Amino acid sequence: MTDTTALESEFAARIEAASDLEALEALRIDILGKKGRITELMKTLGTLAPDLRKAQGAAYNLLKDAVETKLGQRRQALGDAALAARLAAETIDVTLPARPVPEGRIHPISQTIDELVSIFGEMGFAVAEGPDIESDDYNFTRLNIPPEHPARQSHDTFYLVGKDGAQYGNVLRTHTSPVQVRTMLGQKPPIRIIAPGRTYRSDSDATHSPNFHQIEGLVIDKTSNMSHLKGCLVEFVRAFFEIPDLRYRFRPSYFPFTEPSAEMDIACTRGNGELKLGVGDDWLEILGCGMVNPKVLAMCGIDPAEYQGFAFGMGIERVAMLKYGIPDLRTFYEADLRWLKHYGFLAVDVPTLSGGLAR
Ligand code: 2U9
Repeated sequence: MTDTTALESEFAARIEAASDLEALEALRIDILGKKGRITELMKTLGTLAPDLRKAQGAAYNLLKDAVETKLGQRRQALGDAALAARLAAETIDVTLPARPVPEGRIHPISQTIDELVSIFGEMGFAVAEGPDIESDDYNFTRLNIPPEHPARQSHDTFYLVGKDGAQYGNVLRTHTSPVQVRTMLGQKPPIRIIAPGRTYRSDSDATHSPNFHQIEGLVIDKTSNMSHLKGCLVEFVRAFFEIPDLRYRFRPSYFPFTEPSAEMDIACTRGNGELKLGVGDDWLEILGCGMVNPKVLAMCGIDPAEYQGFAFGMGIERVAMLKYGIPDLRTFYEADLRWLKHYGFLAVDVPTLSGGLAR
């Protein structure tokens, strides 16, 4: 009768010494495989006398069970160790500061939008968006610009036409104002939103692009008034241009959707080819604003006897050019890599009021 105790110790020692899952599998084949040590022993049982065969067979089965248990335990231990090693190797410290990405730039338009959203976001404005293709109704009529109103001409509108070449009442939005129309129709006051986005006008020269960007704001509440408008916009221009004592003025103006309406200028000094913002006796127009025309409130489903509000709008290219000293509007859309390297921003320059808006 073969003593299986010695064999069990030998196998156990070899299993324990297997350094990885591959070595363990080779060992399993060597012991339990078709030509393995235990299989070969099993084959000798037929040559033994019946009594001895029974005892020896039982001993081999116990040995086989013991080896399988040991293999299972070692497999589990090696698997756990492999996983632990992989987890340790792939650990990242999420508290480390970001490494600057040396290539690629954030376009000045995107950077400026991020800055505007950051400033108005701190004041409690939510960002609202809408489609680029709008109905005549939302782009004009509900903003108190009815058909035949002269303002429609000044907007140089792209009218969409159907397959038959006829217009069907849709336009490429000429301003982001229809986003505010949609917001008022869809939610109850109080409302405090900004709407940044693409706008389109059929106009192209050194200071006009057929595709440009605007940001507009809208605040509606029971007691919103002109002093709120003024406080909000003065706070905004000072944060945006990062000039705490920047000088400004409001001039009366006219827009169909606001009454009264105004334009805001900031002071500037021009001299020896330089433009200095915030001080001096010259003025630069920055934005338009006003109290929302009660007719517009009513056309957008808000009772003008209960609510009033203020609105403002500005061109994003224009404020970006002033802030970053970009002299030519057309360069924004040329995708010139040298220009982007010069005027663009690194992806890590995320604008925040506390951390600084840019650079
Ligand atoms: C609703 C009600 C009122 C948005 C406003 C302006 C004044 C304005 C221009 C500035 C330069 C556009 O890029 S620009 O040509 N915008 O002067 N926009 S008040 O007033 C609204 C909008 C929507 C429902």
